[in-house]
Amino acid sequence: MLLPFFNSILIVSTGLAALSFPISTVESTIQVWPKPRTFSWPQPQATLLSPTFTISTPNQIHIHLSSAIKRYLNLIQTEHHIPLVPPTLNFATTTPPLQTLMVSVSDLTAPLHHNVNESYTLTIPTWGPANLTAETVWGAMRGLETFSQLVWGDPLRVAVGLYIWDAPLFAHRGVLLDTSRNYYPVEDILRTIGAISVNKMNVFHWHITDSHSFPLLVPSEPDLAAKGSYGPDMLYTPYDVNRIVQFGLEHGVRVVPEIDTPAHTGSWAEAYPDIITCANMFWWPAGSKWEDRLASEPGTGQLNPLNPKTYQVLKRVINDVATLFPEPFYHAGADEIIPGCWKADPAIQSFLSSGGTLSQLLEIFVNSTFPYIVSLNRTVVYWEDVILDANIKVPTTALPPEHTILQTWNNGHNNTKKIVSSGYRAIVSSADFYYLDCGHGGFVGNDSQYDDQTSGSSGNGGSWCAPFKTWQTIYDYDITYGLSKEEANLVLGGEVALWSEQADPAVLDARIWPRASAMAETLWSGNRDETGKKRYAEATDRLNEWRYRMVRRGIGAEPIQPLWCIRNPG
Ligand code: CP6
Repeated sequence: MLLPFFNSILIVSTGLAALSFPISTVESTIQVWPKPRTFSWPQPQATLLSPTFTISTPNQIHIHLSSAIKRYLNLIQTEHHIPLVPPTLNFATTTPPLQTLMVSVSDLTAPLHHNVNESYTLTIPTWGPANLTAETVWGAMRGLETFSQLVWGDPLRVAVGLYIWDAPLFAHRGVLLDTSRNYYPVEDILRTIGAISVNKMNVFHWHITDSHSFPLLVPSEPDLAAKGSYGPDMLYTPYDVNRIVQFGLEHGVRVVPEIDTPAHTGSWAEAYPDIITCANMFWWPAGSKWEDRLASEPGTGQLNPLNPKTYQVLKRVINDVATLFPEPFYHAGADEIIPGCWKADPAIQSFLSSGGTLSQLLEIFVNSTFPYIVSLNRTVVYWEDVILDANIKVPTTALPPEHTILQTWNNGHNNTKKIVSSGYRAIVSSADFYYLDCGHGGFVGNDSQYDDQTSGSSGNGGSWCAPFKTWQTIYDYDITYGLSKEEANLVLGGEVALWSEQADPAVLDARIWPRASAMAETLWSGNRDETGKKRYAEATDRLNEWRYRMVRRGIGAEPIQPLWCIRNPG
């Protein structure tokens, strides 16, 4: 912690001496998470933030920019984060308090879409107004967040004499939340979106429905939620969805809906038993045997591709979802199709016995739904299983890469490679690194009543994806490892996932944060310092500060260290 101090002294005395020091020693005092891509702060200094500090913009009113400015002004004035480690910098008593942050945006029209420009520059001089410039409103929001993290203390102080240019390495940085296994009230979802935003992530992947419950009130198919949700107070109305989507816009976070099909649809059978296969059967992965439903796990349930009514219902769902969610990505699922579930249906049995295959069944399903989703101007996201599953998959000719994105979750780098080398864009959510629910036990053993009752990653004794993924495991993962440059360009980014068999609002914040922050930094500015070394030690201290800031902002992030480490540094 002493180096930056000495360094700044040297810069003052001889300008050239600074060049002989690696930049990282200067950087070690900047407490911003995720770390900006580039910045210079030759003489780490701070001054007071004026009690009448304002944020102003010469731009005409933009509804989301104005609300972000208001939000950040309020946050800055009320937060008063007290650093655990007092910053080693000069507190300049001679420089005047900072009075103004000017925000200017050159293109107010850019919508919040994939690949929108999120870059910004932030200049905080030692004298005069600070300046934030961005091409888009969304970049300005990232810059406002950075500015807020450069303010601390009581009375408020602000870092001065610095210049930042910042932009993300990856365009798609998200958190998946499963609201089917357990229900989350709207307020919990909004708090999560707010936390996604302050970590400079930009996607809330909402895994809305699954076999356990169907909590989305679809206006043209209201029975799905009326019968398939956990109850009338445990569903999302169009009003709720609109609040969530609007909150996302205000925070620069896209809300990508997932209606998982054709598997993971057992809950649809409450309203439409005739379009679902195997709804009242229970799958036991341990012995791959089928029995009647027993314990707390529903039958997986799969949409029957041979029943025309399947598509009548599903197309109304797709159409309504496209209306409720303006987001151009539509996630259609297609993961984990279980052969035995389709084979349980008599019509499918005769299709198979007259020479049809399970893969052809999936192809029928995809051909009857994919073009419809594309016709609504959507890019379709599927789980990788749709082309990589060992038993049931479609030929890649069924899914043109310009309309298809594949999300990987198995086999780490290998499947990412398979996806991009087939010409598809990839979203990485490798279970071995990015699944936040792993390692929470479950029951290991042969007690047939209980051994898979939680299913999913945490079920089956947690053996699917145990152990627990630490923030270091997540921080360490390089999503484009082993890819050529062209292949790496097809990796859009990543998502951490909270499957909710063993999570609900009581544990939500602590199970996501600050581990998701680790991915947020890796995808924003990487996990290495200028010399190419992984920056664990520096990141640990900075993440620790950031975790306390999140807690102060109402996010129940879990601790990564005891306070003792602060009293006994080094
Ligand atoms: N639910 C759905 C799940 C999982 C998936 N899809 C899952 C499977 C295995 C693990 C973790 C999660 N619970 N709909 C797979 C994408 Cl290890």
